[in-house]
Amino acid sequence: MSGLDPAGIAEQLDKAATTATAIPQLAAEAGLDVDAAYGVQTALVQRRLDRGERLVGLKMGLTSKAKMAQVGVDEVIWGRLTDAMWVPDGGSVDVSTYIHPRVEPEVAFLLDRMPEPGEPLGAFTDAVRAVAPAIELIDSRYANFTFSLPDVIADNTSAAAFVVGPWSPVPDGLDNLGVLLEIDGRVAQVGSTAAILGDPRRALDEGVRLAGRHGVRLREGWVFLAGAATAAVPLRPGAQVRAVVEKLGTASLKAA
Ligand code: OOG
Ligand code: MG
Repeated sequence: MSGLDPAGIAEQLDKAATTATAIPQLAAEAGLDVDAAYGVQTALVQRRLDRGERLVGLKMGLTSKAKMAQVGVDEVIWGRLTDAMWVPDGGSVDVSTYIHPRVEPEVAFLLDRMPEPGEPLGAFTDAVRAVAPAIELIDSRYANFTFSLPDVIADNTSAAAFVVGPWSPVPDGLDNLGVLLEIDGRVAQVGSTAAILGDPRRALDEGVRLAGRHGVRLREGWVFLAGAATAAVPLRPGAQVRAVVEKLGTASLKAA
């Protein structure tokens, strides 16, 4: 077997993550298209599950223009979240366990009743039990944080860690809430939830649709990250990070 079959690629990406060592992009050489890249992602996440991790949710990526522009890829993508990636609110991460970590402000949904396959997603307030401010820590396993669309999909959309702030009942409007990313008490990024597909509720429709294409059904009790509202910012050792979302409050993270 060459190192470029799906299992071999998943193994290389997994090693890159567990050893915090960047690797070159692989998709072009391996001839991976988007569908094959989701197959690699499945194999990559399965390696985590085989080590005892548990799926706890789904994340959307590149749902805002700011993010698309930052990484030069303009398609909405999705990835998987496991319990090992979940850092308690106010908790800390060790920067040395990542390659080139970045943080970004997000909105999280706590999923309620999810449709059966082929069934349409019901009203947002039936599908979502609660919402929260969140921080995603992304860490591309590719050198220079540079990748093509199939590369980033194969790499589980750069997912590395996430923090969810306090849950609140779903507010009346979610489509135009102010979003701040603060590092050490200074504003590093400013945005609005409107940047997330015009309304972050749309991210859930997209998640159900896009993951469904690959036979993945969202589950009641899962966390859903709707995608960053602003560009991501490098995470330096010692940094104190806060994501503040109007009406929803704050999620925070310390970098050791
Ligand atoms: C890809 C993941 C994008 C988001 O919120 O847009 C993402 C990346 O930027 O490395 O998580
Ligand atoms: Mg994100």
